Amino acid sequence: MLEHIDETPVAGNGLLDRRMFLRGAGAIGLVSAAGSAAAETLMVPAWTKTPGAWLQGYGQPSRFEGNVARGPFPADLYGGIGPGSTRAPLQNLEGMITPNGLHFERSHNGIPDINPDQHRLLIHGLVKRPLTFTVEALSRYPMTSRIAFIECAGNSGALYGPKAAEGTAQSLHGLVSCAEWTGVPLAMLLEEAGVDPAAKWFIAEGADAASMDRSVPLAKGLDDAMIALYQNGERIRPSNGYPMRLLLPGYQGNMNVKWLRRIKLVREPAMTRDETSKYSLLLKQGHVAQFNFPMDAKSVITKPSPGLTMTGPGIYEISGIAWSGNGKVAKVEVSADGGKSWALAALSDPVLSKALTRFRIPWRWDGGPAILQSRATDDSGYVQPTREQQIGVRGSLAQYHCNLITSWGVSAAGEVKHVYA
Ligand SMILES: Nc1nc2c(c(=O)[nH]1)N[C@H]1C(S)=C(S)[C@@H](COP(=O)(O)O)O[C@H]1N2
Ligand SMILES: [Mo]
Repeated sequence: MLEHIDETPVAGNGLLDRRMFLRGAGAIGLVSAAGSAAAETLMVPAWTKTPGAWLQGYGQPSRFEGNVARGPFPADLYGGIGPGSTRAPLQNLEGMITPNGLHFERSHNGIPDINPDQHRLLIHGLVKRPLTFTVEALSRYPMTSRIAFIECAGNSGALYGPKAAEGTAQSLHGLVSCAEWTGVPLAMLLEEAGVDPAAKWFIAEGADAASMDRSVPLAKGLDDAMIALYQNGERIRPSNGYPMRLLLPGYQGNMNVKWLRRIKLVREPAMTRDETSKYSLLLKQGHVAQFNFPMDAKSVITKPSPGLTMTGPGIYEISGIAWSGNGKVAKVEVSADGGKSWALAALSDPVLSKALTRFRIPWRWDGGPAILQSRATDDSGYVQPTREQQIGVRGSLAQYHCNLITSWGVSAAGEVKHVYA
């Protein structure tokens, strides 16, 4: 017996019960809204009448998906080398995993062309036995896998601005991605090196021309840090740290040092450039909040979102991603009336700690203007703030860790735009 679910809205402006789609799309009249009801003669297109293409050593997406790409590309100031970032096309993706070719990339001085046979990882400083590892040596350790998001601390920073920036889910929020990472737990290597009790931090350094380095509390290194060698089943891509990167689940993207070559155990943080002049939060009255490690709970509706046009009144699935650097997403609420009323979204399994979580809720759009919002709560009880709340606490100088609630305005024409509610 199917559970009876009332189709009257559960919150303002047409939000419907999150369990409704479980009954099947036909039961709620979606088939006649989206598909065509008349049974036509089965088409026999050209590709059915001739043999298909030959096989490929490494698969590629359909040629019809050519618009699904990282971007926007920054100005090429140095002729194809040097610093830059591209963002994941969140509005084109589904589920919780970012395909490797679309994982956002942020590099402070380009992508090094590392020969894995010549790469070394050194663990030294306050340890009993300094150790050097080749990629080959590390690959012989027992591996663990976990799904984790990485988010740049600068993601969504445009939402601190005084006017609602024009943009898409990708251009505003695309400095976040999620992959299954496989590698060696850092704790295992630290144990082998023998941690000196005086050590409280470690400095992680990359082998790129930026020599990016960050100080990390040793406790994180002994907890869930990983020397990752694989990304979604294959060797990490050059842009994401080949042949190895530090994975610090839930922490600022910047600390997940790519092209990792050195871990040095120390007593105190090194006060590197990227933890002083950058990646700190400028607050009110000249105060600076340094060492903000976990990325707080956040969510974004990806469907519908700017660039995806609504095709007339009817029932739609609103879908998006939510995440927290402090644990699991406990719930996501969605509003279609600019935050006046909220309805609980369904969370798609699996819901994992420090991973992207997909949420969904049915919505009957009546064809009128609407403001769509999502609000994540994590299992620590932390609730994603409104714009007023976040700017109220941080002031208007803040650049990083922006996790305020995003508003997508839907016009009567079905156009979706970033707005401030
Ligand atoms: N060695 C090194 N590690 C680095 C960077 C870098 O420029 N050099 N960029 C950092 C920043 S700012 C971020 S947000 C993440 C981005 O990871 P991704 O490019 O795999 O998405 O890597 C971090 N690790
Ligand atoms: Mo970053």
